[in-house]
Amino acid sequence: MADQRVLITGSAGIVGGLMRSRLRREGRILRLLDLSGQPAAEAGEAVELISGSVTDPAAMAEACAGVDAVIHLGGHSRETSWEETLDVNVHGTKTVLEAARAAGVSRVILASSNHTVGFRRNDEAGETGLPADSTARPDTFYGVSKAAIEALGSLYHSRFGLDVIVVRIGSCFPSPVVLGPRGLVTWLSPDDGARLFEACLATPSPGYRLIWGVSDNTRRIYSLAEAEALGYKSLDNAETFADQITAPALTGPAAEYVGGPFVTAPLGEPNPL
Ligand code: NAI
Ligand code: 15L
Repeated sequence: MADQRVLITGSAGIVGGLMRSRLRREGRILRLLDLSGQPAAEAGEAVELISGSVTDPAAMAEACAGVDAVIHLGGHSRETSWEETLDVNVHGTKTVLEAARAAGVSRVILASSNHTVGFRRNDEAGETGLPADSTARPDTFYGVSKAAIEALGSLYHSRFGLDVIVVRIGSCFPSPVVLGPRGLVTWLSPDDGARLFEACLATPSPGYRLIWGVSDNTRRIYSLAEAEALGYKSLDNAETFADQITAPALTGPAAEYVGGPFVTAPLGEPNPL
């Protein structure tokens, strides 16, 4: 059987770096695309390294050739100017979807964010957590761009039959400690992230799906049901790090809304959140 080839855009970023080692499999080649600056292949590592922009149709056509699935992570991962956000996140995602469609790639997994629904209140979550298909209430231009890519994924499924799974990621970092108390709610552990992407790659004929990307945290407020329906099983819980978190709890709107500190950050201004 031919090797499975998976294209990961934005592979030099935080999530891409965490997934590069975790999504290695016998019989799988990872094609890794970022603007530049990716670590060289390790001995025996089945990777193809590409430099290019997700906004460049020619680069994306080349990147999608011979690919079975795309995990699209590339773009701005926090707030920046409207123009940049529109170009890289929205136009870039349209370019990725179009290249995938034209190349006959059957499945695209899109990295969305909790900031699509950043202005939903935490207390909307209820017993089982905020549903993964809660309608958009973005907290930033960044959140608006993620709402737009969710819609683009839906369009490419409905028009062209692509399987598109949109993952509204909470906070995927090596540990929740850097995130402060909010991380105990939002953390997606790297190992759970890999389990989630594996489920997205393996599930038969998903069609268009919206799921949350989160670990089974004690303080979780996002529903796991939609991801579990694809075969995901979280084995991690941020609570095991609670003793190491000394930063003070959030207060005011940042404590009341899903988007945390993003809900009060200046619109369109790059910031370190
Ligand atoms: P990151 O900022 O660490 O990585 C993003 C990568 O995309 C960078 O390596 C960057 O060089 C690349 N990139 C930027 N513009 C590009 C372009 N025009 N063409 C190709 N590559 C480009 O972000 P991170 O944390 O790894 O997030 C990955 C994805 O997951 C992003 O789409 C982000 O919005 C989403 N996400 C991440 C969360 C997290 O907690 N890490 C939470 C929610 C969503
Ligand atoms: C995101 O969407 C960002 O990409 C990530 O850097 C974190 O800020 C995360 O949300 C979060 O809410 O913690």
